[in-house]
Amino acid sequence: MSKYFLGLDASTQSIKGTIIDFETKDVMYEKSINFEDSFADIYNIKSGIIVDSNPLIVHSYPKMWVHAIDLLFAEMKSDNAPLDKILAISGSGQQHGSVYLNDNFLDYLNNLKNKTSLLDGIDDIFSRKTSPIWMDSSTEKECDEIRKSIGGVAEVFKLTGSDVFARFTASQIRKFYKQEEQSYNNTKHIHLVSSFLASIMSGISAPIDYGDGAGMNMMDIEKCIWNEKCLSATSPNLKDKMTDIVNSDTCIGNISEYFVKNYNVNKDATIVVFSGDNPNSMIGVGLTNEGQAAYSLGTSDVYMSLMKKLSVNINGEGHIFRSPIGDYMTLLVYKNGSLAREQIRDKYKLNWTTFTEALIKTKAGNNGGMMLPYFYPEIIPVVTEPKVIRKNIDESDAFANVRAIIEAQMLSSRVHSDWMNVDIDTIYATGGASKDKEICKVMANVHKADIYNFDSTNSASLGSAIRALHAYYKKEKSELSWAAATTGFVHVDKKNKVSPNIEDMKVYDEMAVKYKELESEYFDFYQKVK
Ligand code: XUL
Repeated sequence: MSKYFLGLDASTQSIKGTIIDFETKDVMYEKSINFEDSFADIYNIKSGIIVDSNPLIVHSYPKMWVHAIDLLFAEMKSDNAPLDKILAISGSGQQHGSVYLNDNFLDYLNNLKNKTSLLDGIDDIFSRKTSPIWMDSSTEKECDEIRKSIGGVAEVFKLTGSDVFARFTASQIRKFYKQEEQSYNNTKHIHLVSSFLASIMSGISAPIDYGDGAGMNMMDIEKCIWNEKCLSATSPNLKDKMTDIVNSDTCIGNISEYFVKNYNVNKDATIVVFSGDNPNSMIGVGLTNEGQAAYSLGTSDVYMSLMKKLSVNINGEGHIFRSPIGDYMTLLVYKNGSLAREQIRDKYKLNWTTFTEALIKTKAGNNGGMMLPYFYPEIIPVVTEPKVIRKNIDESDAFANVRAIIEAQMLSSRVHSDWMNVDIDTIYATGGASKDKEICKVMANVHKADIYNFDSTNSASLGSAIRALHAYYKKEKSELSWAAATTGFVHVDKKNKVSPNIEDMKVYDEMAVKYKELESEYFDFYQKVK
């Protein structure tokens, strides 16, 4: 008999549904609703976000996300997806974004069962019509205020697993309180994107799971409870507005009757607490053992790994979240990913084939040449004004510049993941640039790990479907290991493994020390700590 589980993923630009069959280990159905394609006329958005004249302010419409849920379920129903046989549902949300709801929210959820559209009555539930999302960087002032009130970078990192960041939820809540105090006072519930959508699916004000909760600067990273000091540094009476924090395997109830009546979803389908896209992707790419990392080379480059034992980074680099399997996960996010690689490609009039050739024709270590490639502001190290530094490289030497940027990106993630104290032997490389074997060779030699290529396009929705099945079996008292839950769904290209070689590893051991020195000559990452 088939055993179906549904994973949803509300990302910045779209909402996706992925149905997996645990019996056959197949992803048997996928559907995506793109916000711009479906709603550009209705909501005045571009690529899922509201275009503001101030580029630092990036918000979206929570109403649009709810609208997209209706559309997704309508399409799944008309495609005859087996909604009536789904055993459990979980979901994923873009991290950090916050939704502000008034007194009417609980009545709205409770009355959903009598409605034929999720939009019916929705305009009355928001105390703020828009939601700040992870791309917003307008709260540096509030970050400083919160950091200072808690006691500095090292203290905040120790308590919450991250320094105070503009895109994290606390500084956004603080800004709302300072600028719109009346609306803040009218706010009775503050949700993350994930817990807001879980509320819609379950008909109750849903809890936040500790994976996504860790991206708020408000949760005690060890105890997984709200941290009083952080809450009071953020805004008054905040605890009253917050929902519970629970572990990522929590079944929060059955699906709201709304979905049973309108879309014929199985009335016994269990809703498993939703989480953030990065914690879900950990599961969707099969990162369930320490020693493995995933490296996504996309618009921005993201490096994540599992961490069994909490190692707190007093310098405040990167983030520690809770992983859905109960341990910790680490995350480095770089803005100068493929955008920076493209700058080099275009400056030297190359294409991706000649870019690869440049790597083939140059040697590990680049004859002592190095680059700090900050074509755009950067998160790690903190770079506020774009700056590109070349050492021992001629700016006119196209090939040396190509090697320099790739070595810089790989060395940076090596140097800045040192504090995690996790020995990595396997990296799953994803994203466009990971298809380049020469880039993977540099990655293998710098990180001393075997590199496997991996398709992770829908890793967050796949991860939430797998979380749904794992929590379901736990509830049914036949708990599965995470290996058993993920096997069969996660496909790694074993044939095209790239392994490191001893000579190049030695070159990069020496170069990593020099790279760190060069970086600290120009960017005083550590000044914030003092
Ligand atoms: C992680 C982050 C992004 C969002 C994007 O800290 O800001 O990865 O989760 O969806």
